[in-house]
Amino acid sequence: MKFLPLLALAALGLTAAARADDGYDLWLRYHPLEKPLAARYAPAATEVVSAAHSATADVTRAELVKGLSGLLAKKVAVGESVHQAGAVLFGTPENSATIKNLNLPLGQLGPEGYLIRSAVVGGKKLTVIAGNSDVGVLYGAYRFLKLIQTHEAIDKLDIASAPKVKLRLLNHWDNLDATIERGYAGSSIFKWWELPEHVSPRMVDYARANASIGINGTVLINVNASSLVLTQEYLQKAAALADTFRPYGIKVYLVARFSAPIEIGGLKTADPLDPQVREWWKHKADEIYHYIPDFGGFLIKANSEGQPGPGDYGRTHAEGANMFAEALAPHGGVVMWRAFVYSHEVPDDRIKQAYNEFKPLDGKFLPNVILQVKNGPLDFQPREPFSALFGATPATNTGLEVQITKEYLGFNTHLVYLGTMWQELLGSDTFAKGPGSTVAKVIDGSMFGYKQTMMAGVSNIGSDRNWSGSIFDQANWYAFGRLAWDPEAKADVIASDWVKQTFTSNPAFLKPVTALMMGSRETAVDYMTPLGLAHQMGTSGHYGPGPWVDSAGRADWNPVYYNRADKSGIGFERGPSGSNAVAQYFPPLSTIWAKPETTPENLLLWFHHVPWNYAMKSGRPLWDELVGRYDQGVANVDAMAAEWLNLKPYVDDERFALTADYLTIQKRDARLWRDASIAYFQSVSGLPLPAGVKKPPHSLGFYEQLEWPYAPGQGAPGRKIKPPPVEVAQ
Ligand code: BDP
Repeated sequence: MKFLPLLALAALGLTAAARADDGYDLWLRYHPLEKPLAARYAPAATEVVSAAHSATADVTRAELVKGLSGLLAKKVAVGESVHQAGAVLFGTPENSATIKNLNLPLGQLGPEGYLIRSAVVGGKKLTVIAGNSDVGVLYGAYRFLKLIQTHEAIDKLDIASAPKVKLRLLNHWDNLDATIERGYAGSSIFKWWELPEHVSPRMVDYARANASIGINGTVLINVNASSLVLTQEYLQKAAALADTFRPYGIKVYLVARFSAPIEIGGLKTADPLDPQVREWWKHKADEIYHYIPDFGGFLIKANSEGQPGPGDYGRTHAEGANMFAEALAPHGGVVMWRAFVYSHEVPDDRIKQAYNEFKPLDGKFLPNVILQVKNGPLDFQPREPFSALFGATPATNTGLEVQITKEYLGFNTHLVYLGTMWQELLGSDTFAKGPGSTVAKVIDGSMFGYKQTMMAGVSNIGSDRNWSGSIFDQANWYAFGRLAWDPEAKADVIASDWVKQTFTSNPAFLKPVTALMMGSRETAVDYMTPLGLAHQMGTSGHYGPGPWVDSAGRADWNPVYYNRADKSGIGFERGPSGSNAVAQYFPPLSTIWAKPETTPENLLLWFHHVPWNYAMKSGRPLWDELVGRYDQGVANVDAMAAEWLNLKPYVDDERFALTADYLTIQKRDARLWRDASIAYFQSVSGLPLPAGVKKPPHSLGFYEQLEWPYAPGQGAPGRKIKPPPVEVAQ
């Protein structure tokens, strides 16, 4: 069929419009607008004009031409100076005399901001996309294209935007053997084996997608790292990726395994106070910058889940981090030191440990260190309160890590939009400096004047054609970028922008789908871990329910550690009579969360152990409420799936079918979560099911013996979460 003429293809119904869409183009589809709309935009997009010719200016030009010619289904002229009304002129005051003469207020925009203005120059109406740097202009170009994709007016534009957070990074948990820890979208897109000779063209599309949402850095490998990535061979491979990403404003970062001086350097120790070790890292940094002159820096997981670290030598996290910081500082690099630390030896409540470890070290880190703190004090659960470290470290740059990949939220097959979860987090008031001290204001640096600001998202990207394993998981990548640019952006606006660009702006589709996304996270909370429960997932894979599990390697990996369900009640007591984790928060939270009566019900069992007959606001006893939440979760997923079926007329067959099938899986899983959880908690509470509630179809024993040994995302075979040290001679 290779040579069939277009007409014949049309007869077979296989023209571009009718063809199935595999989702590869993400939110950058640039499909032709309907004719009347295209006619409306055409006069304002006659030609793309710029005299700039840097690598970034070239990709900006290419993107504008691709976008405009796709959307408007016409050829768009390209030139160095304005010839016609309706030109789209882009550049900086340095490379465009017209932009310089317009005297635009670029001062407030910083190096990455942009301005889009409708202007009249020499009697011709045009649109100007300007910034202080080529990358700022590139971001502006993507915004301009988005305006058309989302059907906004473009005739009287006056838009200024600048990122509030400096480092907006993806953290890939990709291994060098192409497996991905907690990846549910295939294998790694970074084909280390083929680098540096072959750089897959997909790397360009990856960079385009990231740049379109303002992501400006990527950590290429797993936090549970192999030292091998720091050898010359792999640095050359990383350099090939850095060269590809550079025009898009994206810097490359690597994970530094603390014990690398031993494993690949032949030293006897990795003690951060040992002069030879410090020298080794300095040389290593020099070597890296030789290959990657704009290398971003290191991300480090130390003394966490078996990873080596300064604690192995009796040194503090600050002493460890500062060693790397000194090595990177001459080159302008940063160290992102993860606060995800909890110890085997410490008998204290797991969720208190990171704060206890790092709070005393506040102010002891060098200025190019950023403490990278997970959103909650535990581990990416469907719902947690914000980590008490936000607001507690005024003298230490503190950045945020969220998980885009849905390790604890049903992998790629459950439709769960995370924009609402992150909005809840970023909008949470820490009260660090009184009311209004939101997490957003901590991490954007405005609260404490941090010199370095950072938001990182654990990537959900893999080799699947649709990148994220499902169409709706693309929205989580998209939302992450938007929120890293502006942590105060609204989840519903982001969802609706994504739907418009990814599917359609037709209100008959847009409204229900945005609503479905907005409710989806709460629905997952309801069928998995309602009322503040956390970490009820089965061991290892973290997919299905396992509230009964008490046999994992350490106490705080067990669901029973977190639910504490017994005859007397359920929940983890973290008020003053329990672990007193509430004391790590600022007043009034420390008082509000100290008592069950004043604790919001969505965090009740996180903070308190309450009796099964505890009176809830609904008037129902806790047991009935808990069961009701599981049922609500199941009902909501059923409604989501039914709603999707109604929307078939608006979606191409391929994306429709994939989403419909995944919702069927989600319906099955939501029931399993509901049935297994109710069966277990009933075995503990000994209470009858509330009237009218369906009995789980199987006995508890049935659910307890379920296993998912081949659940994806567990990393290289045999490596799981603790890779053995790599021993390679340099
Ligand atoms: C946990 C993951 C584990 C990661 C760890 C981390 O299960 O695979 O290595 O987080 O963030 O949630 O280091």
